[in-house]
Amino acid sequence: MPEAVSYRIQDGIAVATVENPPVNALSATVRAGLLAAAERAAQDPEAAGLVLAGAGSAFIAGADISEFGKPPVPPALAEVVAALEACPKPVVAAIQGVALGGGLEVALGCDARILGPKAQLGLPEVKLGLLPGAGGTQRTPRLIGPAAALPMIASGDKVPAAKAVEMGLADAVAEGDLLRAAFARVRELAGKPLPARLNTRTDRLTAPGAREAFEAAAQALAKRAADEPQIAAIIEAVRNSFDMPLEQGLKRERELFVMLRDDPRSKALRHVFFAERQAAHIPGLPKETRPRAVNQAVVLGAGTMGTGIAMSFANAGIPVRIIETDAAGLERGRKRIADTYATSVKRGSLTPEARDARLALIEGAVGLEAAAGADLVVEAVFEELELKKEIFGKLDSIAPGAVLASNTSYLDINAMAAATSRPQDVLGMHFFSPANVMKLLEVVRAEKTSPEALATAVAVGRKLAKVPVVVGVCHGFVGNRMLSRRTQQAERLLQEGATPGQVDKALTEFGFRMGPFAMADLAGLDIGWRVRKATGATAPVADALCEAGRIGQKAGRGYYAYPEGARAGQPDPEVQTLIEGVSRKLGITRRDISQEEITERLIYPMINEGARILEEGIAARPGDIDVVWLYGYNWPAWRGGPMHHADAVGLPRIAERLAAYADQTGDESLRPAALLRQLAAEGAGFGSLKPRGGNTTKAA
Ligand code: 3H9
Repeated sequence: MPEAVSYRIQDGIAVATVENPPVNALSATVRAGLLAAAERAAQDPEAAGLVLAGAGSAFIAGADISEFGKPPVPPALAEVVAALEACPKPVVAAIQGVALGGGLEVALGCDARILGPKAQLGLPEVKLGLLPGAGGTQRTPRLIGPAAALPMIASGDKVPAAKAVEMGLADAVAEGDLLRAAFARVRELAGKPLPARLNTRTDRLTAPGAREAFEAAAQALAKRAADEPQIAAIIEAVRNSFDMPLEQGLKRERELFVMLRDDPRSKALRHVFFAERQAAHIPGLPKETRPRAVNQAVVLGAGTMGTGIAMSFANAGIPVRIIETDAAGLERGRKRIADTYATSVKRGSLTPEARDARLALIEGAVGLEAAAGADLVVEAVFEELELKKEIFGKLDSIAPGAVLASNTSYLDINAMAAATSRPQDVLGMHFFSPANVMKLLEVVRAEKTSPEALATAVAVGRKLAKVPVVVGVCHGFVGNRMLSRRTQQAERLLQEGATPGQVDKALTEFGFRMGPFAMADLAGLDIGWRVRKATGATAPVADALCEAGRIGQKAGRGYYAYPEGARAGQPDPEVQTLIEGVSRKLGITRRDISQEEITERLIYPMINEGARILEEGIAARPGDIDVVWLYGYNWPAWRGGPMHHADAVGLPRIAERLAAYADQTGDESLRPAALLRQLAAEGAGFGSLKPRGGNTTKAA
């Protein structure tokens, strides 16, 4: 193992290089190495100054997030920054890639920050439910002014090189060799009194209007501050830079950091960070697997899903051909795409030039024969297995060599694969509506899917800026299979005595943007009705609403009333009468149901289904299930996903409540799954499970 921080003298200047792949996170050995380098350079007669550099593509990506929650190992990062700031010789950061979080805080301890053209600077701690904990909230305002520092820290966004210089966050973008430019800066500074460092500078704090500008920036964050504890803490800490000497401001920053770090909301957000990245590590994928190139995509079906998927390809710069069965269908699809892009242009999120470039990548065609020449085909036609089998059978020879994917939400991919002569090329690519917006992609690995086809779908998904999660074949895969448990309970809660408003409120207070019934009204109740009629399933309340023509917002009425096109539904006495009628017919005596019961009966059955999904190996890890819910169904990130939430609540409680609800309602689907019972009995959590399906390989 090479040293995490190497030290050398070059041209009379000390160079300390951080080398801690993959992203040079500030693990304990890196902190120790940086501290040693600062102390050594200070004493080293051969060194006129010190340059800090990062090996590889990152300068320093920040603290090692996996160390949070473990006992701290000295030296603390604050100590490292203080040592750099105390160095009697000039210290310059040479930043070629990302300097994030603690990485930027290290650079703020230097006399200058010289950037490569690809450098990106930022304090993304907020996204992990934290605030910068090694001086970022105190030194950034002293460098660029509190009114500029606050939005930068509160957004957590990365600042590109040129902009960083413009803001005064960095000194210059190097023309030519970065190290040479950093050396030149050391020489400029060496041999004369050093300019004031951030620990003594107060000019930005005392500038006229600084306080007023800061308070205006704080006011703009008032709403977020009420909802997110880290925003309130960031405002407090940056405000302290006016009112406290550096030492005291740092001390308070540290207290706030520790408080947030130990808050379950930050733990959940850190779990999300790793779960999202873990999902790219795919079990059973041989190391040498390489994805195929996808230079031409084909999407079958120009409906809502098909056009959304096609736009995803075009947005990523991949040429895509949409195929319909007739010209009229194609025209409707074209219009849908044009309208979607027009809205983005109107909103200012897309330039007319970018829209034209995207439109130029989308072509339309009639007839399956037009799939010839595709590298990847995504089928998004009606949810009818026989139709899909027929299409896959034809695609087999029309598009030889193409990966053949179905966007089905429920149907059996193995059956589609069996309709071809090359089942190894067949899999599912399940997008979520609206497909051009939602980040989740369930990549469904069928029985015979080859590693290469799987890797291709995952690689394409990443190019489309999606978060691909590999899942197995079953009815509804991971997301919809769990959702159906929630839908079932929501219907039963109405029959037993709850109102749509109470059910929706339970979920919005839990953190979802919408409850199941507001959601159903938005999506339309008729689709589910049609599916139920086809499969012989029933949902008495939903069926009765549909029979009464209450099919959702598009009809002006569903679970709620929408007078004159109102977007927010209002409770409707007619619905109440209808629900009470259903309860009577089913012989159910209605009762008052507490919000706690409603929440538990919506959430715990999903967790239970998640446990069954893990037992069956449909998902490799609980974190994969969490990612599905975060990016496919807007699960509140600060609750970390259903399986993380289960661990936070404690599995014994969940198992006990599920058993009690099963007894109370006679609904055996609520009985806790074997895996849930086992982990609860062991006092363990889902987080303790090892990934299923063999060794993992990170997708390219
Ligand atoms: C902080 O600094 C607190 C301080 O203020 C105070 C302290 C007292 N730690 O994303 P990628 C892993 S908080 C540990 O796929 P990319 C990641 O899990 C921190 N591990 O690559 C993955 O592992 P694997 C503030 C980390 O090129 C691998 O590196 N900093 C960390 O798409 C590659 O990651 C942040 O929040 C980390 N800090 O993007 C920055 N970062 O290979 C967080 C990454 O096993 N990181 N890993 O799957 C990022 O934003 C992106 O990872 C980055 C690279 C832009 C750096």
